[in-house]
Amino acid sequence: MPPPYQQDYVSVIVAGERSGKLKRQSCWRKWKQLSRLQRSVLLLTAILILLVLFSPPIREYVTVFADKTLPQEHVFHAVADPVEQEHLPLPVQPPQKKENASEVMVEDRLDSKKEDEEAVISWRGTVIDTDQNIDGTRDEEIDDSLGNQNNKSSKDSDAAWLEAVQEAFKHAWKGYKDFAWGHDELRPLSKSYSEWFSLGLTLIDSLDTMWIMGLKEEFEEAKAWVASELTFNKNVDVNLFESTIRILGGLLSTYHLTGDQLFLDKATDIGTRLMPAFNTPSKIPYSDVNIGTGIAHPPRWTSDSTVAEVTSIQLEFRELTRLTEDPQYQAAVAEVMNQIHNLDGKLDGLVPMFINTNSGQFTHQGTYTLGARADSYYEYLLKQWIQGGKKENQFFEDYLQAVEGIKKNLLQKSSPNGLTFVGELSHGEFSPKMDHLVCFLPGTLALGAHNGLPADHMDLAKQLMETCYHMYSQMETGLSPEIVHFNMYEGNTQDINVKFADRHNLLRPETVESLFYMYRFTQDHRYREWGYEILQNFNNYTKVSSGGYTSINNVRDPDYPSPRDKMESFFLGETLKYLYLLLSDDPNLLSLDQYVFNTEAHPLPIWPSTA
Ligand code: DMJ
Repeated sequence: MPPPYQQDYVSVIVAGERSGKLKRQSCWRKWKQLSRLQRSVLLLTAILILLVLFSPPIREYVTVFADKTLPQEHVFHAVADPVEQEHLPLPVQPPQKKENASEVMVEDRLDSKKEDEEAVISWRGTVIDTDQNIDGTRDEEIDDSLGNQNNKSSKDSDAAWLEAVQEAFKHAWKGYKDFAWGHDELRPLSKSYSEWFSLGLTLIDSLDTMWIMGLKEEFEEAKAWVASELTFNKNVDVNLFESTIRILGGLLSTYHLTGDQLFLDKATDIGTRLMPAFNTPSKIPYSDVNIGTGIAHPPRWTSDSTVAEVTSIQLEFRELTRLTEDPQYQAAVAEVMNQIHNLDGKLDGLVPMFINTNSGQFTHQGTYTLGARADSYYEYLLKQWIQGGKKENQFFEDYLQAVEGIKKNLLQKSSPNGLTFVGELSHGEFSPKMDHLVCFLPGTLALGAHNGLPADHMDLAKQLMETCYHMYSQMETGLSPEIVHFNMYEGNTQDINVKFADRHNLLRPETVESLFYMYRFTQDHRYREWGYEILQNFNNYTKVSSGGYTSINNVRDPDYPSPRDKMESFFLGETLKYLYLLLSDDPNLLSLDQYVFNTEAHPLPIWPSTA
């Protein structure tokens, strides 16, 4: 007699050829013929197989394995393990739907970090479930215009790009309105706000942007708040420079755009309350003033003021005098410019960073930069000259000399790719450090060249514009860090280095500001493409789903840019406004022959020649 296992084997094979009844009988007979041990072994094996098949990890394995035969989009959704997912092909989306994996809200990245750590689920998989991209454009439109390098732009892409900026503004505004209404700044992640001066800073900074973008409803709501809630009769310390460029500048430009007396009245009120800052032994203003008590003071640790701050309030106070016919405002800021014009301590027209409010002399001399604490001194030299109808030669001469000083002392090229950059000089030592703030310079140089300054200013503007763009495009998020260091030595492969502490991005405007000027004056379509690219990267890495955008800590980590939970008012006041003007392609929308923008992007009229 053959051993039982051989009988079994034969029986199963033969059973397939018989009828169902015969098969059942035969199986049962064979089962009965097995020894107890054999039956137990078979039962145990069957139970084990069932257990293994229905346990979760194996189920997943089996699902993945099985799904590899399905169309790829199913593969993507079937996988639960993020590690596994990385190795699978990207999903193919149904026609007309775009998976925009990179446009993940910033807090989702935050969640994803947590999730990655806990190995729960990947952040990937966010699908924009419409037949348009999130910015309202369709793929064909973007491709069409990006492929077009010949200074042409299609009307369709113009409209789509403009809509994209408008959408960004609306999204930022929604966050402010929902969680920070009437307060200074939105904290979009914590859905709350922060106060600086307690004056509704973001709301005031945004007024003219809404007007320019045609967001009438939003504008009217904000205007109602200004009319009924905004009061400057408050016991608060404000920074003279910041409140001048944002609040006084914002109210003055909104007055010009709308003709509404409300805004001029408010501007006059805040301007007058800021005046005590000029009551110093030297007439160089203090940094801070209490707009309720009228007591002005320097910071607690010094009697110095910052040079950029005391020289970048002139456009606004001069305009206030022109509108109110009260000479005190213009006189105060003109005195500052006159003193600085006559001071020793400049290097080929370049100014130090600090000035003492008692002595009226520069302090901490020997350091020259176009970045923080000096930047807008140069910008306002040129812009005051333009504002006043190009008659005040002192500004023209100081500006021209300063540009020569920049070329002689601060300009260098990086290695290996020869990017032109503006470094810093400290006691004779050159440092290849450049703040993002310096990226206002291409735009200012271009504005000067447009107004008759030497043509080589425009050449330099083009080179620096390219460098500022690289400060974005070479980062993993496509967003610039706050500060970069350029490599000047051969053998190094990277032109741009970023120190760990400098990796943040505060949603600053300077690069898109310069792109706006460069496009207006050259009509080179590349500048608009760069601007649109930057807008997309703001959407990709700084957008918060419940509303608002946030500054981030790390532009080098696209998986976790590390949101800071703060939306600066200048994102709405400047960044999005310049992007709108850049992408609108309408040279008559705030013509640069009629308006001069203050350093917070608030347009003020160039004075008529009879003035
Ligand atoms: C703004 O307040 C102004 O543009 C200022 O001139 C510099 N700092 C911020 C934006 O970066």
